[in-house]
Amino acid sequence: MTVVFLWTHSTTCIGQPLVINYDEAKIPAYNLPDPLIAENGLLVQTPSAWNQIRRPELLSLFSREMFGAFPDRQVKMEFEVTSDVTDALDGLARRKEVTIRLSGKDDKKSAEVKILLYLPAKINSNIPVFLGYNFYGNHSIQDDPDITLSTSWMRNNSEYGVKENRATEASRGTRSERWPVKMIVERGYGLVTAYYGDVDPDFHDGWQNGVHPLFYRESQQAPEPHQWGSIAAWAWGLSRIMDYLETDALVAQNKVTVMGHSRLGKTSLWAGATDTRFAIVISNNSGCGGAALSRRAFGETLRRINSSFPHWFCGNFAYYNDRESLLPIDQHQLIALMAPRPVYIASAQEDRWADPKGEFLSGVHADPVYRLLGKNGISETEMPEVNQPVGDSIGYHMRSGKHNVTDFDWQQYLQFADRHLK
Ligand code: GTR
Repeated sequence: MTVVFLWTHSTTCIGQPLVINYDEAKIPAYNLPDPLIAENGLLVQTPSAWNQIRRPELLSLFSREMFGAFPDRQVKMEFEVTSDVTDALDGLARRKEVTIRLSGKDDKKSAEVKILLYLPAKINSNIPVFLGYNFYGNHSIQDDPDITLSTSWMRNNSEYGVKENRATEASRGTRSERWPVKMIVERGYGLVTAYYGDVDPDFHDGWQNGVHPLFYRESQQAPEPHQWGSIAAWAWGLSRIMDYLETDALVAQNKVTVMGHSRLGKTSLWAGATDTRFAIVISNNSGCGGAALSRRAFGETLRRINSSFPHWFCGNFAYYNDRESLLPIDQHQLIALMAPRPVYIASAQEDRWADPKGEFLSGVHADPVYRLLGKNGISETEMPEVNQPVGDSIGYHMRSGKHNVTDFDWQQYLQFADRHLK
């Protein structure tokens, strides 16, 4: 099936038909760039050539052409524990809230990121944790009147109790279905979450809000074309949360799994690529700009994503709209940047917009890098049956159902973490 939209929101393509392809037979012929051939044309044959030459090359290509470079300056950062109770979830969990305060050079601009932690109450140290952003505030993941209600800007949503761009009491617990806190804690893991909009509100305001302005040079108004967009800012925020976790004596610093869904799956992948402190990286239905190969142009395309969300990637990325074959990178190389650390890619059968097969193939084509580094990535080369997890250090499943995070997904992530961390 081919769907044609007449796209009118972006000045770059007014009146041009935007073709969304869902037909395998219409995927353009493509050659993927080889993760193991360096820019000088030579084959990377040793782990040290990967680590010293090829990995830095790929990181800088993804940074310059796609996500945008992080700022090279530090900001001032303070942590404040604002609550800490030991009898949450009927005594199963210890629940903490922590504020990260970030401020620019002269303290004129600042941002606050509020973190919520649920940790197994019976364990006093070395707790492995899952870290993932939520879409509607910390109070949305669990119906608990003691969780601080977010006061940040939020997309309006009557179902989730968000009015006039602010959460209300009715928002509490509205997203709990996606966050099986009890199951996670009972399995001996902690859950750490924060609202992604604390780091950068997810709408295009020309980068005046969120963390971007903290780093502007005198008179700078927006990131340059090679500098960070919102996904990179969210990924950077995950690293700041990791900075906090390194100071929390309850948490096992070498057992932090970063997880994200959809746009936040794209974010967890970029965080995992740029910050090797993350022990495991999970992409849940991340699709275009995440785990899905761009060159397949199946479902969401670069043109579509850059038109709908002009703030997500860096300015340079739009150059590749309808020119995927000119990209010096593709998303299997993003997966390879996790190597040798375990990475899990999850798709959903009905989520064709995110191109499940393109997500699977990214894992398959990242495998040679894992092999070079002495790990079995994934040996399957054909799409597995639905609800059949496969792979070793590169895990993959395609769940039945829609674009979402379900208990089935979490069960696989817990099992994957058990396998690789215990
Ligand atoms: C969609 C977008 C996807 C995905 C999703 C989400 O509108 O096209 O790339 O990121 O949003 O994050 O929920």
